[in-house]
Amino acid sequence: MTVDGSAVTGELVSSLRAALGEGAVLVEPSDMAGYSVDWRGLYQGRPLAVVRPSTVAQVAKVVRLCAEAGAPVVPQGGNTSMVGGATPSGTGTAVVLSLERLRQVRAVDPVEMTMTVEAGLTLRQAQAAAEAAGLLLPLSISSEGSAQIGGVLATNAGGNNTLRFGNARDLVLGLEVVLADGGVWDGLRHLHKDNTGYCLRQLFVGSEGTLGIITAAVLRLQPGITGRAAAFCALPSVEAALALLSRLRLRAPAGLHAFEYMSGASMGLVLRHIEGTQLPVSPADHYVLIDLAACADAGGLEPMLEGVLGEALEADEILDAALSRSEAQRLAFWHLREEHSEAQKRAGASIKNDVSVPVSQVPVLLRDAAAACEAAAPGLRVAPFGHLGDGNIHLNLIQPEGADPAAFLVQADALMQVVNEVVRGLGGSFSAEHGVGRLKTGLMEEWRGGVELRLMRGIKAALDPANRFNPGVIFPAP
Ligand code: 2HG
Ligand code: ZN
Repeated sequence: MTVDGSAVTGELVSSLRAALGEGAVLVEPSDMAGYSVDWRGLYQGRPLAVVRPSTVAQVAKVVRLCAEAGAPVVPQGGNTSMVGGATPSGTGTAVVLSLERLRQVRAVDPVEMTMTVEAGLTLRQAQAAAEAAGLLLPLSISSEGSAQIGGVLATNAGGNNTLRFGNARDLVLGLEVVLADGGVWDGLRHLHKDNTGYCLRQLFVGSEGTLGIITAAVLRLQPGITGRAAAFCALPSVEAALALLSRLRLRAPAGLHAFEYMSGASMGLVLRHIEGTQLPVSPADHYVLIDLAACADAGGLEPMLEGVLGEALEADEILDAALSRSEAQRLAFWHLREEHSEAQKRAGASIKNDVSVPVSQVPVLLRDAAAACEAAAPGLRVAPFGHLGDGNIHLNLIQPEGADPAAFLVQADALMQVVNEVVRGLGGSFSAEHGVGRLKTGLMEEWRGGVELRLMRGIKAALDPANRFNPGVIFPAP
């Protein structure tokens, strides 16, 4: 049976209300507005209803009711996807299942260094819970104030500390997942070693809500940070940034917490569009933010960073640098980094290319992709920034000043293709951390086709044979 008539949809809404209570089922367009459009404003969906269960049992019940009615289910966390991964289609048939009410910290265990948290907790709330126990949840992304644990895991978020601690998937020891038949898989194990067959939890991490709905997770923690040193540097070139990265890797192998790149173009947008921002160094074409952190005997970090920066100055790798002298100053440096997305949003329509290449190839990527894009669309603003330590650059293209946003976006596919040609030539990936979502399904055949896509489809068919979970995401439409 499918949701194709008002009788069926009306019946589904009534049974959802009976299961969850009136207030947990939204159907008015004004109530559903915030759940129907993505953060970038690229996809305007039209859900049948938005449901907000409070327990795992309720999530399972919703999935069962939707399965009986043949309604697609779109799981949604903080709705911060950059690729439309949590937006329903425009057909009015899908139920958006918001996890926002599942927000318990079930446990923090300082002995085994784990925390068990529910899906709807924001990443920032989870970080704070770990910190309260003297521990560190070592994952940080610009949207952490809104992004929720379930979405962070479902999309295998990366972010600012990946070069030290890995992506979200590297932190997951156990998961609780609601399956397509409404069953619950309790895989909330706390084991650091468990070598018994296929690693099922890793199937769900990065599946973008297409295989199951993550309701809780056991995450691996690190000792809390006891000392930091940070610097904001102006550099003459991207090559110089890589030389500085190598210096730091040799001198602070365990302490390099983040090494973030910002182009002069992208920083210009932050200074222009984000109130109160100010550069701590002289203006340049390239900047990096260095953040070092230690868990024990932090006393040596600052002199060490000062020493490395001194050497780099002498080697002409940096033009100017500001060392943070207080936590407030370190946070001000990070503010300059974290506001890039917001500043670019305010600058007009943008085409995002969340790409990765081998770290040594980043200078080539930036040079060749910028030249090719400028030739293809004169006047556009190339405004790259990102996680240089991981070779992951947000090679974003902003509409020409004063141009018509819609006319610029018409070129989106063609310009992404221009960037991706360069990325492919360098052995890179077309989506390093934001996933595939709805936006990039068209690229899957070309980039992951053949054996890989066949295996992925097999997994999808085994776990969600009726294609009810987040249809239209990851896989190109049949
Ligand atoms: C970041 O690194 C995010 O700040 C967003 O991944 C990137 O806005 C973007 O393109
Ligand atoms: Zn990023």
